[in-house]
Amino acid sequence: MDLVKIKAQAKKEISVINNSRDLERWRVKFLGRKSALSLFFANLKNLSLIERREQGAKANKLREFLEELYRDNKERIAQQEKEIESWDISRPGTKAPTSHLHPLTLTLREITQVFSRLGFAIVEGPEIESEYYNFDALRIPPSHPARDMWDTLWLKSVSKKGRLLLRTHTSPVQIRYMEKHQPPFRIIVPGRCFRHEATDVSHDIQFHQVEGLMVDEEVSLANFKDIIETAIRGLFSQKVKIRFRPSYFPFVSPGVEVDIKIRNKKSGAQEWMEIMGAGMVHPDLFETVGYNKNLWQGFAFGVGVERIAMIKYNIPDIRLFFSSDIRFLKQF
Ligand code: YSA
Repeated sequence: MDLVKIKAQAKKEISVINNSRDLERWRVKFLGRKSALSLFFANLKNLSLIERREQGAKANKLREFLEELYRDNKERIAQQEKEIESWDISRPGTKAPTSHLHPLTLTLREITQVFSRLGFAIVEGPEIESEYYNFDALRIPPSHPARDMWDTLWLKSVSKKGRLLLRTHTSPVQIRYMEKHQPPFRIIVPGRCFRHEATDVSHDIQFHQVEGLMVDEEVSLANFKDIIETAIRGLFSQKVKIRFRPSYFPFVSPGVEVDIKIRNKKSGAQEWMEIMGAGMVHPDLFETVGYNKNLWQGFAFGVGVERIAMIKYNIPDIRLFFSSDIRFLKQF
């Protein structure tokens, strides 16, 4: 090997060495008795006097260079090793903060698990929805107050199915699913909804619902009541009081609302909190999707996820969920 190559190789190899054992190996390889440099010195005797002087001087210069390189790196590594030795590895470390799931995610997961156990499949739908699916197909006429710009967040774009909007409920997925599937089936649809309304302790402009839809040949309001009572018992460990009230939604007949009894945090008094709207699917919806309305029956519901989480975790104000307040989130 010629001197230039020896120098280049020695520099390259030492640059990645970071412990004294490897440094010693390097020393033996490049400065030891059997090194390429020693061999070079040994071969000088075969050269002419002039060449011997010239090559000898170059080889000496290289040896000096390598010795200095060795000394510098020895110092660097010794310093490094001293620092490592002074580490107290028995000292307790600083705990890295760990994250956890948001209370709404926890609640959504619990709701979907309860309904999965009851045989409901999980289906999703778009958050940006058309006027047709959000309103028309659900028998909500253009004159209905829900279509007012103060209730609905409208987008500027228009689709083949009418103006676009941020869905105000998960019910449009009922139509989307029925258009593509034949009964019997039972599904739930978890998802985010948006309403352009004034916020208060139990209303926000964005919230989550879980829609439910069960269609079969013989489905009654009694089946709905039984399923909902079973689900609510599965969600809350304590015995909660549930109330079914008659209500009106254009896409069901009859319609009901379900309330849960809670304790008012301020006054301590017991009061009802509405958690869902529901009812028997209106026969017109079956006609819209091409089902035989005389053969199929179904119930549907839309439960507010924030309201369930508020009751479960005793949360006094719905607006805390999206406040990004770490003191609130740390409690779960
Ligand atoms: C009704 C009949 C069906 O066959 C299927 C579904 C429904 C429910 C209907 N789509 C609906 O949205 N009804 S609702 O306006 O009364 O909302 C249902 C639930 O969503 C409420 O009980 C409440 O828990 C929650 N909710 C509604 N607006 C909310 C809200 N949660 C937080 N903030 C809001 N602004």
